Amino acid sequence: MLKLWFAPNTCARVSMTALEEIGQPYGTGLIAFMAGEHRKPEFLAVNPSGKVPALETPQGVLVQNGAILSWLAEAYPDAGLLPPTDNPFEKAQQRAEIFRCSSDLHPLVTRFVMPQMISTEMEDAPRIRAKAEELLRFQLAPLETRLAQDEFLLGGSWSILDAYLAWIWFRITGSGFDGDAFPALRGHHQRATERPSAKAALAREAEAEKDLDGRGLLFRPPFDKGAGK
Ligand SMILES: N[C@@H](CCC(=O)N[C@@H](CS)C(=O)NCC(=O)O)C(=O)O
Repeated sequence: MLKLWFAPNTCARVSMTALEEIGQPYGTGLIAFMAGEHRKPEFLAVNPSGKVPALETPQGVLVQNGAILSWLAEAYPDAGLLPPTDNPFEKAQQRAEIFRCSSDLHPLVTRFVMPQMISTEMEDAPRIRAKAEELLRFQLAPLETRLAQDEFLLGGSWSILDAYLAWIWFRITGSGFDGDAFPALRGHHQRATERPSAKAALAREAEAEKDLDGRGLLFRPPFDKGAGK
């Protein structure tokens, strides 16, 4: 059985949504960041980088959302995580969209939501956030144009990339990003979140949050504004 290491509200939500979409039972391992569990030997033995998501598979551990999603899409083709294709160029185009989320957008999300990961001086936070916001607006603009025409990121049909973009939107709007200039992205977030796999992942996260809260270990980023809009 697959086992996903995760923490609520993190990018592990995307891999969890993929697992929900596949629909087979899977195990989970909850990491309490507030207890520093991501730096403890037990978890570093799973992922020496100390990050979620990490997916334990019968062949070994896979880390990095992009690798996990690509593998799941190929290993479980019936789940429709990505549009089916044997064309190497089309596959590369799909990977480019995954890398856009994981390599271009996610680092900006981190700067915007948790500027303390860049500088521990709180007075630096507004400058870090302002620059991240400027770059996010630039990077999201072409996606807004696309989503004004198409329902989903890869066109008319849902793919796991929609869950990725929805997580990014949730994270930044939940941290005060003003989404008014991006109505198509806002609508997309709503559509993506209505998907049963997304709801199931959110329900699992809610249980995990309750567990962490009960232990006084619920993490809230410093600029948290509540749920994404
Ligand atoms: N490139 C990685 C990024 C993973 C990542 O940064 N995960 C965050 C949660 S969203 C994390 O575990 N951060 C803890 C840390 O960096 O110490 C991926 O796409 O999986």
